[in-house]
Amino acid sequence: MDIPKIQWYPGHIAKAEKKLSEVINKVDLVIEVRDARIPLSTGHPHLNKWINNKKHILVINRSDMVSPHTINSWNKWFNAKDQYPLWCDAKRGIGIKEICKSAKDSRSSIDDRRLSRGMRIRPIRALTLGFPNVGKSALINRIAKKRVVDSARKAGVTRNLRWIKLESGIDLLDAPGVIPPNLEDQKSALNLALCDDIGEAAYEIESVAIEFIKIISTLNKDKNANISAKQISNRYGVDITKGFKSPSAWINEAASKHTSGDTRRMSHKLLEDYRNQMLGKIALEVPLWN
Ligand SMILES: Nc1nc2c(ncn2[C@@H]2O[C@H](COP(=O)(O)OP(=O)(O)OP(=O)(O)O)[C@@H](O)[C@H]2O)c(=O)[nH]1
Ligand SMILES: [Mg+2]
Repeated sequence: MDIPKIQWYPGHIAKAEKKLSEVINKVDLVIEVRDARIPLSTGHPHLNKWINNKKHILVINRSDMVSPHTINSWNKWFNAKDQYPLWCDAKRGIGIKEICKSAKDSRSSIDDRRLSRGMRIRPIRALTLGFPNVGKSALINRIAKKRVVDSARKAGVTRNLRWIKLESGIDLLDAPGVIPPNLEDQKSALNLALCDDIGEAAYEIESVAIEFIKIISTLNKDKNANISAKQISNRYGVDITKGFKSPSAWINEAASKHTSGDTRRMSHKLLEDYRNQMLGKIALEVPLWN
């Protein structure tokens, strides 16, 4: 990958992480939220530092954005590593019951542990933790069954820590997305950019769009990526499988057809189309067995 370095660590996230490290010891349960299109890139490299002996539920959100086949393959991959993700679509409220059940199950074992230590039972404290824009706040609203926190289409919507008390005896903490201060893995950083999980200021849009075309060409044959080259070619009237010399030549040709030759606007359009699912349910990461 030969593009300008992708880097994003806004001040509000740095501040929030500091506050989070002050309250993390009071948390009993971490509900980790990832993005179904990139379940590995949205796994925080320092996650264990946050979990540290707490109960942990792995939630993979945006299940509507990948194919059921992809979800099945990921489940096999995670299960082989003794991990059991719960998939959900927090936008439409699918898969929420299972997450609530898992949180309640954790609650009873946390209660038992407190009682066995002679401590009083109190509401358990759960933190939703994950990268920006993966849908943490949307999930909280679904669990709470009403709109209690802001959730919107932009990385960095939640700016402060906020506790939500649920009648079921669980206090939920909504927090801004956390992200490593230095995005060392630039392949993951590119995936975060493509999925809109980091701010636009972090990257140069044209080079990211070119990388997107490269990824599509590479993943095209993998069933789990669920790419329809025909759908993409038809949408823009430019064949994405053959007949273009390079990814930038494809963008140039698409730009001449759709954005009066403006390649920057075309790059933006392409990425927005991907994010709005106009190109199908494409997964940018697929399980690799080795
Ligand atoms: N298609 C789809 N969209 C979702 C899903 N979950 C959330 N969204 C949308 O994604 C956008 C971001 O959701 P938020 O809940 O604000 O994400 P967040 O993780 O709290 O983001 P930050 O507060 O910025 O860290 C919103 O427009 C949601 O409606 C989902 O499962 N599927
Ligand atoms: Mg939020």
